[in-house]
Amino acid sequence: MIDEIWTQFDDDNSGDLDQEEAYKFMSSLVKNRVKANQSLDYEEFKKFFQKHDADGDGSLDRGEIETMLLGIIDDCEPSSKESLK
Ligand SMILES: [Ca+2]
Repeated sequence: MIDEIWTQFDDDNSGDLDQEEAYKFMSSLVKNRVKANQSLDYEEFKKFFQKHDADGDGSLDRGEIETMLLGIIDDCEPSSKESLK
């Protein structure tokens, strides 16, 4: 699953998601979940991004994305945690 995220969203193949890439990724997550044409609020996204940018370098690397996804899954559906591995 993590590999798919990278294939799909790491536009410049840098190995991490910068803010723009992470925003696209998060927007698609929100769309899938809400199943509406609701877009992700950019201010909300920025707070979220900063929270998960653990080393503060302005982009989310693989470990940071994994931690973020595990947090989301914990909130929503603990049983699907296995599917990440
Ligand atoms: Ca980072």
